[in-house]
Amino acid sequence: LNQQGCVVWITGLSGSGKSTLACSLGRELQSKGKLSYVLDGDNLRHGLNKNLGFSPESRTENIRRTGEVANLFADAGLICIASLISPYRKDRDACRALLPDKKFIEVFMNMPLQLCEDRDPKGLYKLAREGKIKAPHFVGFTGIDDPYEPPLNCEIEIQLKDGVVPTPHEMAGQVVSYMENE
Ligand code: GGZ
Repeated sequence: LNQQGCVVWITGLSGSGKSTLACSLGRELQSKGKLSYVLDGDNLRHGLNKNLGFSPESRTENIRRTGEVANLFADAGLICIASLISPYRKDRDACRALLPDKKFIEVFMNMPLQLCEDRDPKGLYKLAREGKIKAPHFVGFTGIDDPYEPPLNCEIEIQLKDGVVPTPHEMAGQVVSYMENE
């Protein structure tokens, strides 16, 4: 956990807790005097990426742009926390390839689809199950009718402990410990 910049890339299904972890990690780092900045998929889609939808091509472009911006933040010496579904492995790997070894920390929110679907904070899973997300562009919803490709070699995996979701503080702690030991 030195002062040099890096990218913490949080990937996982909608409703898996990516934004919660990003926010909690930002606070945790701040308390340690580390400057970080969160790039959240949902927020970026209101600005930088507002012309993108959810077709495979759009998702790829969404991740490409965000990866480039994250790289710029890291270059400026910040810890950039990116939280996007980023469902396709090749797109995440392309972001990784922009940075030197050890500067790209991939965090996989390995939460069961059922749990994410039960949470359904925006009612999107329900719409997807009803086939109502498709109009007007025929796009799929991640985990339902569009693929999520889990990482094969991520640095950190967040999962249930004895069937219980870790608290935001616990999840952030797991990431910080990893960073402190690297
Ligand atoms: C997946 C979708 C879709 C489709 C809208 N598939 O949980 P949320 O609601 O608040 O965050 C999700 C967000 C995903 O944006 P990302 O930029 O992270 O996606 S990607 O990395 O795949 O480009 C979800 C909402 O947008 N959302 N339609 N069809 N998620």
